[in-house]
Amino acid sequence: MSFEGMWAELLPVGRDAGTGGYHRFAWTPPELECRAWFAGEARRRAMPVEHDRNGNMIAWWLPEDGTREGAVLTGSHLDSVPGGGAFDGPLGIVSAFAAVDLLRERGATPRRPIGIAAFAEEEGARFGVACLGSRLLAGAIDPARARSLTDADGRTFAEVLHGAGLDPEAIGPDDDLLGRVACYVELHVEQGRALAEPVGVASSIVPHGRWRFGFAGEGNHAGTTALADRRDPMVPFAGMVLAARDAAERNGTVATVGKVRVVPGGVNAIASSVTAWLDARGPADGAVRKTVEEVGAAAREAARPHGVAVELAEESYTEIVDFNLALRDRVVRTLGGAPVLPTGAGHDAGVLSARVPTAMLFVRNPTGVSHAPAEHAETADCLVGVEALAAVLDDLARG
Ligand code: HGY
Ligand code: MN
Ligand code: MN
Ligand code: MN
Repeated sequence: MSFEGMWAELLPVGRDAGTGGYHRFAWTPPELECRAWFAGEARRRAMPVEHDRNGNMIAWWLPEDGTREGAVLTGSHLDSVPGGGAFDGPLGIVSAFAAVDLLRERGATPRRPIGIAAFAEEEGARFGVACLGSRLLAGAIDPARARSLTDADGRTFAEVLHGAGLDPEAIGPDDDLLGRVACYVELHVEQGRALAEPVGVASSIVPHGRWRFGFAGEGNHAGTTALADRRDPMVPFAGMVLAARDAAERNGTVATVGKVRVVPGGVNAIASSVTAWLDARGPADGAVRKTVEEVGAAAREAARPHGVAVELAEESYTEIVDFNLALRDRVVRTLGGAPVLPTGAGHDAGVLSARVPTAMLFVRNPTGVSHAPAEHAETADCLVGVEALAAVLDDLARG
């Protein structure tokens, strides 16, 4: 099936007809439908699918001699942020299947296995930790902590894995699988507007992380509680949001508060608690750390007069990722030259780069918008991306 055909099949899955945004959270019906689509595309190509212990899937194009060592892995993720765009994740997977088709049409016979991966919970939209599937695979998160992560309904990752037919006690680093992988190349829609050409190559991922702020106050009646008697957690929460913007400007970073949970959430009830998440990223570890420290200090300062307690916990942090220079240069040469650019977005490639040589290809996004319905890539540019990925996979899988 052509790139356009696959894209048309996947496009409606998990899409909100009103906003055009996607809601494909790990192991919820829309994402399970995407997983079924993935298995169907693999079956259509007689590519056996490996389900690893961490909820990731890999469709394999094995060489005629059946070897499974020295694999060239590509792929991305199927899950989305709430209200996300169509391309972030799926573009890398659809392009990978289309690239395999191209190579087969041209009679390529790879001497190394080519795997197409769909990593679980890359956005962390359900369980709160980004790249959960690839972090577990790479040994970048404590399995016990992962098991206890909960979703908005209080279901644990362990329960959801069990419901998906996986053994929660088996999750964790998979050195056998990684030992079979020689390199990983992920194609992804550009999340920004730096690309003037259809395809670019990533140089690095900036340091980035997410922190959870808890504000504990006292629930009470909105109408009968005097201001002096209140311990309203919403007030220091508001201070924290403003402090995040100020700290980012001061430190040359970016800081975002995009998710907040208010309990009980009644119009006429003073909140008893507020939980808010800070996403902070920037050109250097120090600047990101300083941003978070300053926001933490400001939150505590704002909470004190209101008798509100503040808790701050780091949920995930990824230091700067400099992609493997030799692999990056080889990819640029294979493409006959391509712009090289950093990214402010995190990726499974960033996590895996700690374990195997990793590279990323970006496909131009004319809107520059991502994590929102306006995220876009022109079909013509996507097809250039497929050709580029096919050339890179062909080169790397030649042995
Ligand atoms: O959050 C990120 O940067 C990525 O898109 N998951
Ligand atoms: Mn994303
Ligand atoms: Mn992504
Ligand atoms: Mn009442």
